[in-house]
Amino acid sequence: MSDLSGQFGVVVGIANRRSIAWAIAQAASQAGARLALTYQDDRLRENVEELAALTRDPLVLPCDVAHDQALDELFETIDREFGGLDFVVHGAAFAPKAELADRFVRTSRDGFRIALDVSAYSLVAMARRAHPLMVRRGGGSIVTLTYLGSQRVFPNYNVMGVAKAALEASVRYLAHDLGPDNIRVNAISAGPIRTLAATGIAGFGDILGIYRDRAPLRRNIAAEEVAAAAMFLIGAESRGVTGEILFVDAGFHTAGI
Ligand code: NAD
Ligand code: 0WE
Repeated sequence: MSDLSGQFGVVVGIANRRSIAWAIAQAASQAGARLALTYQDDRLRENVEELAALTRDPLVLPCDVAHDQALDELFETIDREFGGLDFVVHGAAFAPKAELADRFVRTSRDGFRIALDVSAYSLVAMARRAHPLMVRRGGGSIVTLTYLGSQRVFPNYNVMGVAKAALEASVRYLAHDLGPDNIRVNAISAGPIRTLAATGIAGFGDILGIYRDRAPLRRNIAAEEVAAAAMFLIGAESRGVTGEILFVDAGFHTAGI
């Protein structure tokens, strides 16, 4: 496992102990990194504070990624407390519930705007603010989380698929812009995992079963396996990798039939 001692990171997207971002935060903390963990709003503050207490010397800060001012305040605090930044883990995604329960053709203008804003633009907004802090450290690594619904149709994933397509394209454009400053930008495309974001999704159990049946590894994946891939993308072992979408889905995406 990568040694991240002496490194500073920020992790966005922790809701509870099942969050993929929490698995990544735990791995990064165990690898020696010092972390800023953010929570979306007061509803999730206690959850994140309790989890953060399991990491070494955490900063726990609010950040709704839909608000520029909240992002400005987050990065100002990180700058003041850490004096620089080595990595960003972006695990925020949201579409209004109604958009994931009807046909895609019925997507509302507001649903489209919100899904793209929270799930895709927020990566660009974070990368821009992380940039000067990473330059001070001689480079950095930005990792986001995506899903195969960006490239293939999964019924009900709907506007989230469009948002993930925008997110993955943003990874490539950010990698182009920030590469000259030794800042790498990559995404992990995870297979389905039972998290808060999966609860209430009709047929999620069926999706898990279909993945298990068809994936080359004949099983589902765990958040810890996504975290292991994230450690690779954060750490120096991946120093030649940027603009990449790395699948951690037991190989499901390779299957033709
Ligand atoms: P999760 O519900 O634990 O995490 C989603 C996070 O997004 C939550 O912490 C929530 O607070 C945060 N968020 C939503 N709107 C926000 C806002 N306005 N500001 C700040 N934070 C906001 O679920 P998860 O499955 O761990 O999701 C993490 C990421 O992984 C998401 O990008 C998701 O699309 C992606 N992903 C999930 C799966 C899966 O099957 N669970 C598969 C592939 C990719
Ligand atoms: O990215 C996701 C889900 C993200 C998500 C989840 C919710 C549920 C609650 C975004 N917005 C909301 N809004 C809510 O109100 N995944 C990759 C998990 C997921 O969701 C699906 C999937 C998979 C996989 C929806 C339909 C089909 C498959």
